[in-house]
Amino acid sequence: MTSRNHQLFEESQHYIPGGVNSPVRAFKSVGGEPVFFQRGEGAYFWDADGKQYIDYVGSWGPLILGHAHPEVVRAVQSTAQNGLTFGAPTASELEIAKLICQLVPSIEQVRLVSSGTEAGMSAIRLARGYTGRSKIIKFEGCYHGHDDSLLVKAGSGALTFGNPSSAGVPAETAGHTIVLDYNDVNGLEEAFNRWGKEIAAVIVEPVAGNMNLIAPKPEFLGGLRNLCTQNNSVLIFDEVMTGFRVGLGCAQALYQIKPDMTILGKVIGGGMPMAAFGGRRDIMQCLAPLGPVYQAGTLSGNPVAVAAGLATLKQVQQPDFYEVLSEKTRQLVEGLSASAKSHGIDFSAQSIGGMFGIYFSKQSPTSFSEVMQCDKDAFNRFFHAMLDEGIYFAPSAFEAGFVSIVHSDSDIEKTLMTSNKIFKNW
Ligand code: KE4
Repeated sequence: MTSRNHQLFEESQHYIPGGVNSPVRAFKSVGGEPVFFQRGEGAYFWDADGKQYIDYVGSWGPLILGHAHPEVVRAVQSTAQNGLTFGAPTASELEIAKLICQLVPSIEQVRLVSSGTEAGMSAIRLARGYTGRSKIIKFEGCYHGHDDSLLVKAGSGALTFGNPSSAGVPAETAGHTIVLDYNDVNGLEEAFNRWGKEIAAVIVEPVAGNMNLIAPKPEFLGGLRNLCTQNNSVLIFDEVMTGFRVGLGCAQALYQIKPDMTILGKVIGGGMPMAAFGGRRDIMQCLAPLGPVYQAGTLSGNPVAVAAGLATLKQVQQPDFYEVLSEKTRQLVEGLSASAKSHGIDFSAQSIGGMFGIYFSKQSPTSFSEVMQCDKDAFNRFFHAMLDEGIYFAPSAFEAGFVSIVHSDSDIEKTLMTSNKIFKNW
């Protein structure tokens, strides 16, 4: 009997490109057909055929409280009853803006938007408007949303300008973007020696999560901060993924680096479409309606998304929230590593707060090139074996994974028992 999942995928491909509304969902990297889901609760969700999975993707990061957390659902329901959107300011936008500024002191002012992409593109435009410069630096393997300036891959050499990594991006646009190697301080210094006073901004994931998880080397973020300061370039931390995921003060508190601007998303929306960009007041004051840099959005800061975000941020401020979350995530990765190694499999894993990376390689990679040397086929085999057992990891060897505060010890134990069974028969 054809599964409901297969039927849905077959028909969806007729009406939606690739049958999905975001490419990474399509399972192209791991092979097979994407799973359609119909319900989520806590650490679990159920597919169109009613099969239950333990979820280690959490909608790519937002669901730090798990699916359908009662407090978040209650906030959404009660807010929606009073109207979904007004296209006008509300008290709740002030409340979440104050909370974000309080929790992330480098953010003196913040503007709410509806996606991480919107936050990234707006931050880049604002940095260019503030500095009057056009060039930006990003790092290969980092993803900041699908704005033209950021869909750029490394040029032929370390110090050439980027080439489009997508059709439809004019070479002239990509040409303003310099793409360097993550964690390569020397490359950074060379770029600034050559282009320093022409660089509007550097945008970086303080912990990279879009080429699997890559931790910053101690000298990398500090080097970035110093070079941006010396050249009056704007340092933008893309904390869409790391924001309130690796700690209450985000990655910037964890590594004690103060960026000039920060972009946030995922967790701050609690599963609803919400993101934000913010930073130094003198920069933010360049934004319309005060200044010459235009940015806008019909549903920016809408009450329902803000309610979900406020309910989520209230929960993450509970005492020991991140200690508990980090310990759960650490147990997962340490258990997976021990299990693989006990069966002689080249495997490593690491976690930072509630996010983790697993790699089929002896050591955890520290750069994009090292990630590319990991055994992708082995990951895909592991992914499908775990999926068959009702355990859902990110459908790509190049994505980070996420644990929620409601993943129980028995969920972690079941995951480790299952992985051990798979590694035993590897
Ligand atoms: P969105 O436009 O997808 O809300 O955010 C873009 C973005 C910006 N910055 C970082 C660090 C991000 O991780 C993202 C989005 N992450 C991807 C996967 N890691 C979302 C999943 C998808 O594209 O469907």
